[in-house]
Amino acid sequence: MSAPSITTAPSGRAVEPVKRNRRRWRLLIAALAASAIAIALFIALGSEDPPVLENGGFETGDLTGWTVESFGAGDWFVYQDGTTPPDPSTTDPDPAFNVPDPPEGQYAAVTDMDFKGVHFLYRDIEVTGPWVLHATVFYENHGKDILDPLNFGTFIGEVWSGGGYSNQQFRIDLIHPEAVIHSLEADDVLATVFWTRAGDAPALGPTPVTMDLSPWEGQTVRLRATQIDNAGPLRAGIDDVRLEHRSD
Ligand SMILES: [Ca+2]
Repeated sequence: MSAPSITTAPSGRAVEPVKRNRRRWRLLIAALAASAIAIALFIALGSEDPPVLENGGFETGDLTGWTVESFGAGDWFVYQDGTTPPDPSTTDPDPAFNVPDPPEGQYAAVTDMDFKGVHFLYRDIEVTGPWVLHATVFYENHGKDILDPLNFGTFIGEVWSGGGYSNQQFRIDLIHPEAVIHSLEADDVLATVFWTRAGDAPALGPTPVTMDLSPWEGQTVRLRATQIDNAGPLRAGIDDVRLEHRSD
């Protein structure tokens, strides 16, 4: 009985093309898998840019895109020069209007007054993705110390009363779009972006603030900036309101 013969490929010439083809297939599959992962990440992290908030930086030179409701004296204005009152007929000369120049571009919004009042500046934001709200804020308080009672005075129809105690505050909230504009009810206030608290410094230079809006994705929220004063001028400013991608 003869021993079985073993046939070998001549010097590997018949085997190597098969190995090369397998290597190519593996490389192609790996490349396709990497592309699929990259596309999935792109979709998951957000493939679209956040919508532009019309006139979020007040660069039209007016309050286009925003709504103002004011009670008592004073109002929200757009200004260009931090030492020129935007409405000379609505400013307390002592102390004179003196706020930072617009922190972004040529214009920003600011409150000015010649007596006590409460001033709401607001707009609705449709949260179409996992956006982060950005704004730049500042204030100059020349009245009594910053105080932060959880109310904006009393409202009876169009008649406002600042109450019998000092109420000097600037706060920015996200509220339910259907809420009455002066509401501070827990069910109406979704989040607070910025709030001057008792004991805070009498002035704050331009400071960026942010709020992650992703908890309200698919909903519309109302951004409300409120300044109230009944014990001396408190000039509050806001600028550069826009949506950004979340960084994570
Ligand atoms: Ca601006």
